[in-house]
Amino acid sequence: MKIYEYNAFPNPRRVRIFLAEKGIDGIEFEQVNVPEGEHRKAPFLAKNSFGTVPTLEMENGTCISETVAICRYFEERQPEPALMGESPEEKAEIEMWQRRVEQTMFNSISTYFHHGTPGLGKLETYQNEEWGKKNKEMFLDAMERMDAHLSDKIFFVGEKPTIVDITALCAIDFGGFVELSIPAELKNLTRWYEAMSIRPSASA
Ligand SMILES: N[C@@H](CCC(=O)N[C@@H](CS)C(=O)NCC(=O)O)C(=O)O
Repeated sequence: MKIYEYNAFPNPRRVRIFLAEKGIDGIEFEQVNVPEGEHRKAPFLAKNSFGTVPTLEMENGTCISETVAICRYFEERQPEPALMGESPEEKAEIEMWQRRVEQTMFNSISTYFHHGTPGLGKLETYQNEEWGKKNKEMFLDAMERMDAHLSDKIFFVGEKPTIVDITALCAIDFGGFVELSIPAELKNLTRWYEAMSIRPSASA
C-alpha cells in the first residue's frame, strides 16, 4: 500500500495527521512533484484521473483519491481511536462539521491561494483576482463562524479530536502560509488552534 502525495501541501497533510492520530504507521509515501506538474502527466493520471494528491494505491492496484475517502478507508480498517464518530448521531454531526469546515474554510483558502496569490505559478491556467479576493473574505468570515462555534467547546465535535479538527488545522495553517493568520480577536479559535498545534500529530 502506498500514498502518493506532495508533503508540503495541505490535503496530503490531512491524511498524514489522520494516520498519526490513529497510530497507523508503516505506510509507504511517494512524492509526486506537483510544482513541476508531475501530477498532470500520464503515469499519475492513470492512478487519479483528476490529477490531485493525495492518492492511495492498494496492493491490488485499486486507487482511491479524495482526502476524506482515504481517511474513511483507514477508519473502517482500524476503527480505534474513532476520528469519524462512533454512534449514528456522532457520525452525522462529524460529517456535518467536516463538510462545513471543508466548504467554508478549506475550499476558500485554497481558492484564494490559486486566484489571489501566484498559486502554483506556471501551472495556473486561469486566475481571477476578484474571485481570489472574494474567497479571502469568505475565509475570514468562516474563521469568525468557527470561533463562535468553539466558544464553549474544546474540539469541534465531542471531547476528542476528529477529522473536523484535522481539516480545520490544515486550513488555518494554509492560511498562515498565504499570510492570513487567525485574527487576534478570535480568542476561541486561537485557543483551539494552539491546542491542536502542539499535538504530536501536527508535525506528521
Ligand atoms: N478534493 C481533493 C482535493 C485535492 C487537492 O486539490 N490537492 C492539491 C494539493 S493540496 C493538488 O493536488 N493540487 C494540484 C493542482 O491544483 O493542480 C481532496 O480532498 O483530496
